[in-house]
Amino acid sequence: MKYFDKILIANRGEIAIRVMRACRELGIETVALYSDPDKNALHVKYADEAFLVGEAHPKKSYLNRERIVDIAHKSSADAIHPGYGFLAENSLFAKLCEDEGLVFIGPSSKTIEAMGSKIGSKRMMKSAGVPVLPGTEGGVSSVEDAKDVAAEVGYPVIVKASAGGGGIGMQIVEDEAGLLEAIDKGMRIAESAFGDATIFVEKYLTKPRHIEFQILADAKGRTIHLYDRECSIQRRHQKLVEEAPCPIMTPELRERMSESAVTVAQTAGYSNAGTVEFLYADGEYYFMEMNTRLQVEHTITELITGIDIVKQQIAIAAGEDLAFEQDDVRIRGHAIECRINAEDPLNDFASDPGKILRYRSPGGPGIRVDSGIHMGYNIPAHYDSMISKLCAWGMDRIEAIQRMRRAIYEYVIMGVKTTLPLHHAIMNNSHFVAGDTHTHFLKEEHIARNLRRYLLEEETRMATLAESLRQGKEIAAIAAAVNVYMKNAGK
Ligand code: MV4
Repeated sequence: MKYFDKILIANRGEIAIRVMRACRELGIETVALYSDPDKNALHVKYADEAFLVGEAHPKKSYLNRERIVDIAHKSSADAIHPGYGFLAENSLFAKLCEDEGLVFIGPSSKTIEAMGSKIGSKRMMKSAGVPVLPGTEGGVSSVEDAKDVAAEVGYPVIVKASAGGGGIGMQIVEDEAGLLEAIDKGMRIAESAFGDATIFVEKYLTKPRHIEFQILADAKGRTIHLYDRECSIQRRHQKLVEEAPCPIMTPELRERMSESAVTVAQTAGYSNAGTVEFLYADGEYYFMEMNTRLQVEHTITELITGIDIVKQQIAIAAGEDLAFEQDDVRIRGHAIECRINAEDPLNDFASDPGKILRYRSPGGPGIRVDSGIHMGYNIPAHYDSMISKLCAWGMDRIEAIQRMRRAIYEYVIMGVKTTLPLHHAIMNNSHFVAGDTHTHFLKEEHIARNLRRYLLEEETRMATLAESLRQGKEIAAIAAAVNVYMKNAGK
């Protein structure tokens, strides 16, 4: 089954390649876009055709809606896959595609728009019987109203922007004295970041887990879930480690949460792949938001279910019914994803773009690497710093962790600083191994201390590597790098 003749991929890097891989397997031709600095990127080589979309700045290239639609027409593409980020949750782009007779591989522009409002979606899901955090009904209309609500739900509370994302404008308020200022500030930030000053207030959970459900829904509205992921380990709202399934999930909790997740999708009139995000604390869960896109971490759901989510997206967008039922979807084993970013963990995670001087990616049982980089590749400074997704699958969680540790030992990336040593530290942290994670995990003392040691070790590893390379000993260099990690593992 082919579904479409040609798909334009409106993205770059690993996710563009991921989508093209599905197209290639299905016999669908691919059209790549590239900005000036991406001229020689792997996603451009991978595609059947490629078009320059514009200058480096995203507004001039990967966010240029009209230009992208022009290229789709010019290349006779039938459909556009937006990947994640850029235009993936831009309802105006989805609408433009709909109007121009191009299939947008994702939900309808109306659904994207409706889920873009935190207040609107929260209200909608509350009336559908999905648990939400107590707080203001809709936006804050006056400080008096907010004070009453905060007193009722109890401090701490959190101020959030309705149009928000990525924690922008979010503020934690400890007592009534701080409320007025937080509301003022929240509204100012929301207005300048989103052009919409609407904010709301709700009960703040101090150490929640972030648990999400992968959803698939066809055009007829048949909706199934592909189980849960835990994405608690993050910094500055950028996820770093995700796993599937959630390590603390029980059959009873999964029953309740998956039912809520399917209700959310159906209430939203959802079609295609999406994710329903919840916060979880003390046995209770609360709907937070629905992501109307393919997510970075879809890979680990693919590893535990065996379902190719991108192929499903393409089939659904072509109007196909879901080919399987909820009962056909089973979890097998456990999967973990580590996001490898070109960042310097010793310098507050400042991004570290530049040229990859040496590169060797891991392999062997249970390992999947999705990346858009290679030796000699020059990571541009203009885009996201994520350069690779290292995923490990095992029969159970401990085997997945063991394989991830082993794959980290094998991974050689030289020329730029990366988050690899941070992942090394996390995979060897006793709290992580025990499954004891929450959204403030990386801020805790024990991991910070541990992290510093591993990062210093990484410097030694890199120095050893560089010395061997200077002597022309490529293999010895890689072996030496592996040995440094092996010696220190589990300490
Ligand atoms: C919260 C919360 C605690 N209580 N809401 C962060 C991103 C934004 N989408 C919502 N976020 C949070 N909302 C209440 N009522 C804690 C967070 C939060 C968080 C959530 C998920 C993953 C990582 C996080 C890191 C810090 C704060």
